[in-house]
Amino acid sequence: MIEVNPKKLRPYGDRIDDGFIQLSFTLPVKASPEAKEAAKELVEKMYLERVSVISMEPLGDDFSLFVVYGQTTDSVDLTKIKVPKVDVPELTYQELVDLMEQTIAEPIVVVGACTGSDAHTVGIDAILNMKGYAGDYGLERYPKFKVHNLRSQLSNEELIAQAVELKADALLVSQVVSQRDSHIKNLKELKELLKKERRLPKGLITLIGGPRIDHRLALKLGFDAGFGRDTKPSRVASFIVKEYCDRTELTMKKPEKSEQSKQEEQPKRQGRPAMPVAVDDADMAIDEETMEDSYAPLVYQRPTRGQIRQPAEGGTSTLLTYRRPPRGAAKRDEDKPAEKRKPRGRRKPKPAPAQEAGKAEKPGESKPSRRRRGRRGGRSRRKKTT
Ligand code: B12
Repeated sequence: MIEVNPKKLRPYGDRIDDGFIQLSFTLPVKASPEAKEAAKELVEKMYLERVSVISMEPLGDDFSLFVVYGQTTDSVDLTKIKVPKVDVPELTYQELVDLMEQTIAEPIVVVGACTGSDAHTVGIDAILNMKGYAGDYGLERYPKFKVHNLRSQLSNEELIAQAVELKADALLVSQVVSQRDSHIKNLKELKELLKKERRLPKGLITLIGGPRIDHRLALKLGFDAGFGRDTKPSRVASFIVKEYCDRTELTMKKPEKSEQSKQEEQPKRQGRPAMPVAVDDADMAIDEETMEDSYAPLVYQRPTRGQIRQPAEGGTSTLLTYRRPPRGAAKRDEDKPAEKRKPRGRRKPKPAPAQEAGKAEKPGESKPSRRRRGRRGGRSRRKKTT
């Protein structure tokens, strides 16, 4: 194991803490010995020491590309760095589908587009399309999302008008081109328009994404979350579901726990992110102690849809807690609605094509399969040699 001091973190060149870094940049001048010296001087002005120009390549007639090494004496304290991150549990597609089935009545309406003059649809498609991204299904695949992908080059006004008409619960905006901060300008304008817009629900969830977008920028611009490069759709889905539950009457609340139970649960939770699962007051009263052991198959009181959505008697609100359902509990066949259960017993044979077409074929007499036909006297390619 390499020993690194996180409080004095320095770049690694070819030895720990040597502080060597590599820079690459273009100068708008022809490649020449003077241009090379200019590149070196420039990097020295950045307070790098032992500077050497490793490579100078002509870029057309009037430009040159440099790769320069230099050493920094600076270090950073990694332990003091805080980066805002989208704080959602890592749930798989199936876990999310199960969760949505249990907690959400009507599909969540998602409206997404790549806006302004930006024509890059691939990013928003990766999040929304059925196929998804990197083996992770897109939002269209989720039964409880109703997705409207408005593609690209939509003005902010058009996007808002469509969101109103489609009754959006979540608005997803992609910005890929960031030349001259065009993405920031466009997103600021959108935010201003959204502030003035009265026809959209108050709890509208607003997400932005793109290779130059991060959560910090999104929060700064007034959006709910920002997603950058290599975002998986299930992460976006997790965020939308969590926010949706928080913002609707499904107020998500973490039950109060004693100090002791908090301490006891910690080892169990390691490596297992908490997730929101609806549990109403009655369920909590039944067995709060065992509810904590979320991985034991029998302790999960599966809430019915009605129990979740209707407010509890006496003016108390429905109580939800961030919990992970026990493994397999939601996947058990008997837990699924009747129409989604697998058929029991033998499968009904499909009618043979000849029967469908009304051709004369006695009941019980089915056409042999292609393979059987091949073997038993169906049309054979071999010549008869009689
Ligand atoms: C394909 C492509 C094109 C295609 C786009 C086709 C299409 N239908 O999308 C075409 C040829 C049309 C094109 C055109 C241009 N392009 Co182009 N293009 C690319 C390229 C090669 C790949 C982009 C891509 O598809 N990435 C794959 C997706 C999956 O990644 P992604 O966009 O990052 O999306 C992920 C995340 O960011 C996130 N995400 C994205 N959006 C959202 C939204 C939400 C809500 C959420 C939650 C998440 C999310 O999730 C996605 C999955 O993880 C990139 C270079 C590169 N390698 O990235 C250049 C690039 C983006 N293009 C660039 C440029 C400059 C242009 C042009 C301006 C070129 C020109 N001078 O004409 C034009 C722009 C035209 C226009 N009006 O927009 C620059 C942008 C530079 C910048 N930072 O501004 C790049 C980076 C190339 C470069 N190095 O110069 N381009």
